[in-house]
Amino acid sequence: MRGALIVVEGLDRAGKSTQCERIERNVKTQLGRECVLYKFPDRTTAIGSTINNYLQNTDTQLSDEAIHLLFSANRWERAQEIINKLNAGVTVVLDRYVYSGIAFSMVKGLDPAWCKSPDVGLPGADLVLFLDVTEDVAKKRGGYGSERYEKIEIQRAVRKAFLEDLRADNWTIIDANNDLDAVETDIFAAIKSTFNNLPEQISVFK
Ligand code: Z5A
Ligand code: MG
Repeated sequence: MRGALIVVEGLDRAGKSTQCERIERNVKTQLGRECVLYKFPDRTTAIGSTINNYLQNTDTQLSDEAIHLLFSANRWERAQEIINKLNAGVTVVLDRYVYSGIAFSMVKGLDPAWCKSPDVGLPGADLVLFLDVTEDVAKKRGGYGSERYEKIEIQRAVRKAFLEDLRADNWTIIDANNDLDAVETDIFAAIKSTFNNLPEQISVFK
């Protein structure tokens, strides 16, 4: 049986990175399957270092189109590796993926179809977990940082893009306002059901 491609999306402070680690652990220990975790942007590559510079230095000049294509290229850098893992039976967990890429550029006013096109052909998710958190709860988890998109108006617009424009049949919305263990339990239920209905073929993002 191939591995599953599980994507975790959500706003700043939703708990994505924390839950990705729990997913990796639970898939290994409770389901007895190999599992690896990738985070996008992957700031460790040459492209990722340009992205990191863009996010951390708000005076970095790059057109919206150029940074959009770099985020996508950063995913393509890992695409073949991800496919190989899935085929080898390894489950792959992604901390942000194409949906973040599209949502953040859409809210800047770029054409949604154009935003989607560079990601078309990437390995497709078997399950997208959207960790939904209210503004009040996110605020209590520590103030927004100083990176480029960490502003309430942007986060609000991005949430709308995720839920109204990008949400699809392979999505499960998770109430991420609950405590860590409750969120973990809800996520694990969705993952078990994904494994029970896993198609033979890896899908392709369209
Ligand atoms: N971006 C883009 O524009 N285009 C793209 O293609 C991609 C990304 C892929 C970098 O993201 C930025 O890049 C991002 C989108 C853009 N800009 N924004 N916003 P990132 O992934 O590096 O950063 P982030 O995900 O936004 O922030 P984060 O702080 O890493 O959030 P998180 O991973 O969701 O949260 P966390 O680290 O797991 O938890 C945060 C804190 O809350 C921590 O102290 C936890 O212990 C606590 N926490 C988490 N869950 C709970 C619960 N349930 N209860 C209580 N406390 C909790
Ligand atoms: Mg994170």
